[in-house]
Amino acid sequence: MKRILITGALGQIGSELDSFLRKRYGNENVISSDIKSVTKEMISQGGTFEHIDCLDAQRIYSVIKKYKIDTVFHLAAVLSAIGEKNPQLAWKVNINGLYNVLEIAREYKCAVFTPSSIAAFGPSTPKDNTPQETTQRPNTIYGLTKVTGELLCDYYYTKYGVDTRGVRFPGIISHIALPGGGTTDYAVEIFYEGLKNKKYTCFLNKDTYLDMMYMPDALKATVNLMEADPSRLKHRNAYNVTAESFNPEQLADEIKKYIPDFEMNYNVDPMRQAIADSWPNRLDDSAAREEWGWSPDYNMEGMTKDMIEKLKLKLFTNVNN
Ligand code: AKB
Repeated sequence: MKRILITGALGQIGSELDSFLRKRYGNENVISSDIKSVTKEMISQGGTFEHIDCLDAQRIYSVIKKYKIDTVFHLAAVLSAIGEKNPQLAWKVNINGLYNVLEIAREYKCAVFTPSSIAAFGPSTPKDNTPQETTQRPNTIYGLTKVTGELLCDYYYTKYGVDTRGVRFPGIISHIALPGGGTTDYAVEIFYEGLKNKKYTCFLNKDTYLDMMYMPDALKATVNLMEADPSRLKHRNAYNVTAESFNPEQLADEIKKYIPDFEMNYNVDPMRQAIADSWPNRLDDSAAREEWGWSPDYNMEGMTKDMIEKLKLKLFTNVNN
């Protein structure tokens, strides 16, 4: 991994993966791209930014060629809730975008990281300790694109030798960029609203368990997998990974330890509730642990403490803004 391209670099994960990779591999070796326009922060941090719509294969091709890219972190995607509102867009971006990246990676011999998701599972999948290999019959368009993406990445590996790798991410919790239209977004919104207004109205039922992960663990999983010894990887696309599994009521109780008068209310959104109900409660991530040493650093308690500390600084003192 010497010359890196990130697509979707202005999204929730991309915004932090960008600086993480630049610190690790050198500023000059990481090229960030997004369909949105570059932020002032990125320019001030000295990063290189290129405008890329992943549906424009020619554009991806010319950036990969220009910077002699050898590894692509392909994060550009439409998430679950937006996907259900616009299934055609989700299919186009998530599948055609990935196909473009894989085709160029085939020609240029690039390694490709593609995140899959807990959404790659569906209502007929075992909900607890969801195995690495099990039934995958999702009923959301986002989930369909994730299963297709996993299979497509496997195909490019076995047929063409493209070094494809991926993880099935749970909901990602972070304090820098907001998530963009997912079902797990409540677990980020609750911190902002809790600190600003001491109350939050949750769009999921209080007993909806979902896998979650704090951003530092998500960055660690991404990079550790890409740096892993390829001879140990049996489940390249994609590994179950998890760090925490909780429901909204448990998270609210944890937040009350820091904001005692925090009030949690519920106004369930049937569409997002149906999506969440079709996903597992908790994944079994033993394949990731065995094959590349996956081990998270944050549980719900540790994540909540750090989120509250970091967000207080961001929201009330302008640090980290
Ligand atoms: C979403 O909620 O759509 C994402 C995901 C779990 O993939 N955060």
